[in-house]
Amino acid sequence: MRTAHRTCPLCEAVCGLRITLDDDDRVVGVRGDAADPFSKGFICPKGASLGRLDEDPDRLSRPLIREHGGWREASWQEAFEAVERGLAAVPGPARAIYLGNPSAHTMAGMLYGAPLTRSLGTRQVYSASTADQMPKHVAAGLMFGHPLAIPVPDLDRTGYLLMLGANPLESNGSLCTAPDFPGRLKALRGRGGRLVVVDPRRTRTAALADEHVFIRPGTDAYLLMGIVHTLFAEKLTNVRVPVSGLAEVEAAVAGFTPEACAAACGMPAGLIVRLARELAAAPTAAVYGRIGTCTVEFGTLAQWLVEVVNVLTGNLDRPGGAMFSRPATEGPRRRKPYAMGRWHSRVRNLPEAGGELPVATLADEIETPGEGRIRALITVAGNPVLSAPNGSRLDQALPGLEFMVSVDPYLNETTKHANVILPPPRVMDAGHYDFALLGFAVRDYTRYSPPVFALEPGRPSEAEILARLAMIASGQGASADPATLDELILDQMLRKASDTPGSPVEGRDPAELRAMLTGSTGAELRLDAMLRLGPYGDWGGREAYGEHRDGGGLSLARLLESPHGIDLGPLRPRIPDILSTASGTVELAPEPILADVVRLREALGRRTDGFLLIGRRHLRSNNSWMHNVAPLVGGTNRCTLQINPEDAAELGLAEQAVIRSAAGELTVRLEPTDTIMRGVVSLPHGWGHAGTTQLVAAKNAGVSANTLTDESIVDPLSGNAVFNGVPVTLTPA
Ligand SMILES: Nc1nc2c(c(=O)[nH]1)N[C@H]1C(S)=C(S)[C@@H](COP(=O)(O)OP(=O)(O)OC[C@H]3O[C@@H](n4cnc5c(=O)[nH]c(N)nc54)[C@H](O)[C@@H]3O)O[C@H]1N2
Ligand SMILES: Nc1nc2c(c(=O)[nH]1)N[C@H]1C(S)=C(S)[C@@H](COP(=O)(O)OP(=O)(O)OC[C@H]3O[C@@H](n4cnc5c(=O)[nH]c(N)nc54)[C@H](O)[C@@H]3O)O[C@H]1N2
Ligand code: SF4
Ligand SMILES: [Mo]
Repeated sequence: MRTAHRTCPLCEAVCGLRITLDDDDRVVGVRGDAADPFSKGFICPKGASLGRLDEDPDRLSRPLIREHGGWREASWQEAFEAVERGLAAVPGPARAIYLGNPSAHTMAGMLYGAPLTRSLGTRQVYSASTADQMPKHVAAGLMFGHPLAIPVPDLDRTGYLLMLGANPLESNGSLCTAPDFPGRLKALRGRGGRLVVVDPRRTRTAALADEHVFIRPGTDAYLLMGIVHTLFAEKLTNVRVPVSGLAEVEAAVAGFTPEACAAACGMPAGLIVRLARELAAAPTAAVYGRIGTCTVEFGTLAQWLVEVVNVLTGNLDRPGGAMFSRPATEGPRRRKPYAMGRWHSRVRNLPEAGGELPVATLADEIETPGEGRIRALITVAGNPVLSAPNGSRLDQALPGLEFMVSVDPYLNETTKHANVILPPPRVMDAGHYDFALLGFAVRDYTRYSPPVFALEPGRPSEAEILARLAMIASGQGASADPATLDELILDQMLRKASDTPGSPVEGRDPAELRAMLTGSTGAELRLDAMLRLGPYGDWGGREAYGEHRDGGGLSLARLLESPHGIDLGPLRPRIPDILSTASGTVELAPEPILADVVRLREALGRRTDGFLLIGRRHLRSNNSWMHNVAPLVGGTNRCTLQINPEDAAELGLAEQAVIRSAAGELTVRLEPTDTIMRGVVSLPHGWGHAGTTQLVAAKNAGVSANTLTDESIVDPLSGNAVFNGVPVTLTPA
């Protein structure tokens, strides 16, 4: 028997795991790592089943090539050569890439996704971000100058938390990295703080709160506008950070009275006024909005308003309010103003954001003839057939490609369309570092997990797979050595650091710095460089930031000596250093946002008849891809349509119903529950398993919510998909 420690990669909570292995290296137990200073032993059922996930017999272990209507296993070299031929036939601008959600969790995705994307020579770049949090990046870019400058609620110190459209008791938190989110919410209440949850469903999180408020789907921007209106009207504002545009915000809220907003939200006006007063009066408070406020028609406006309220109540960037993490691998912030909409999509003229185009237009770009039509596609860790709006249309469009390659452990609803599938090794075969998630942590923290197992000889890591794809795409061929790519990237990184005035290694010889790096893979070497250059790095970060912290002097070696992770302390104020806006202040009234307020005002009196569809998540599920692990499926983790019993009775619905939207229709199993407000129905996404080799998932196939969601409607500023507030009708089946 031996024990291994590593971070769970399955959601954003970054829990430390303690894994027990027998003499044959089989996982016999997975527990929470009590010695991890951040997660302190917390674990959920998904983390506990990591061994089962890795041992899933339906995971692919060798590359697959589709030929003559069937699949055959191939050697790695043969598979890479097939990719080389497939990509060579399609010019750069007609190639596309889609990066799915797990690529934000793997080192491979975070370190090699960008080089791979660049090497394709295309603007056809897509990811799950435009089905998720792009509105947050756009709001952060416009207000704070950087798309990653997203504040998180200071969960452990706040006195008042207003939570909109998030259900961390099921999701374990998102863009707010907080292992044991449930425990942290209980502690908030335990110390006399107040938790208010706004959600069209009385979720498990809402049940734990002091107060739960029902809201009509898609209307959080109105609730927040009503709060901002009240803060100005009652002179409750208390701005403590340098801002510009305050007067413009006050002008913009004209007409968004609590009465008008409350009518849009389906709540009493007095409630909006009270929430505003409570936020202003609380010793410290934070507003936190997540997926239910992002994947809606007014997604970017809602994220903007969340931060406007945090600023107006004096809570941005102060302990107990909404704060910025300082991750150990943070590079120097560029001082160039944030730009978006620098180019537009070919067919629908939708704006670029963060170098990406909206996944809501991927099918258009594949189907619509003309120069620049997508003819080849790479997918990495994604399942857009189930996760993209109107994914069913994508299912029809993908066969029209000339070539498709997928990097994925499973043959699934999306990868079944590929010509070549390249499976990454098991989770525990890979090193793990949370480059993305630690940038949104409620405490500064760092932890590296080296691989638990050595790779089988000849089997490439996912990092190597992506590096080789990048080299193929840039014309270096299927046999190019990925180590040359790593050396090129390291050289660029060290050169830039050496050339940057004020950097801890300013003026030092990049070759000498390179010789100091340690690591057994290119990914580890790059991590070492980022840690040592970073704000707590052993190349002088501490001095550069003029502060002493436990855990300074970071390097890969230091992390390897600390298998439970290192606590870097509570969040600290970061304004002005975090800001990279042109004005050097928090820009409260960016022009594109003010322009979009016009749209919000125009829709103020609009009412739709019929039902509005929203989504939901389940603790034992994970988007579309953990339905093949038997212990996690079944029970309450089912694909049912939640409906208020009074609505069901009024419509004469019994076990099943037909649900229709502008995009499509489904027959669904009903789950009447008074936890959902009247006029709203909820269906989880990621179901509708079909045509794959995942035998467990096939038994509980369910239906895909994204047959109903409408790709023709997006949040116009970010291009983000709209999954919540989709108009639907219901009839008996
Ligand atoms: N167990 C599990 N964990 C996960 C995932 C998973 O699939 N399963 N997915 C991961 C991913 S990719 C993400 S992005 C995060 C998301 O993490 P969360 O943001 O916490 O997501 P949900 O649990 O879906 O909670 C969203 C809530 O918003 C509510 N809602 C819907 N529409 C509206 C609206 O218009 N207004 C308001 N105020 N509320 C609304 C829904 O009822 C739901 O309760 O979770 C991650 N963690
Ligand atoms: N209706 C509706 N639709 C939604 C949402 C919603 O709330 N409602 N939520 C949206 C959100 S927030 C998100 S993030 C997207 C997710 O959208 P996607 O990322 O497209 O979908 P996932 O289901 O997360 O698919 C993940 C894929 O990665 C594979 N995978 C798992 N681990 C690894 C790995 O280590 N390496 C590689 N290469 N592959 C791996 C899995 O097998 C699976 O195929 O869905 C969005 N779609
Ligand atoms: S909460 Fe998330 S990170 Fe923690 S064990 Fe569960 S899936 Fe893993
Ligand atoms: Mo997500």
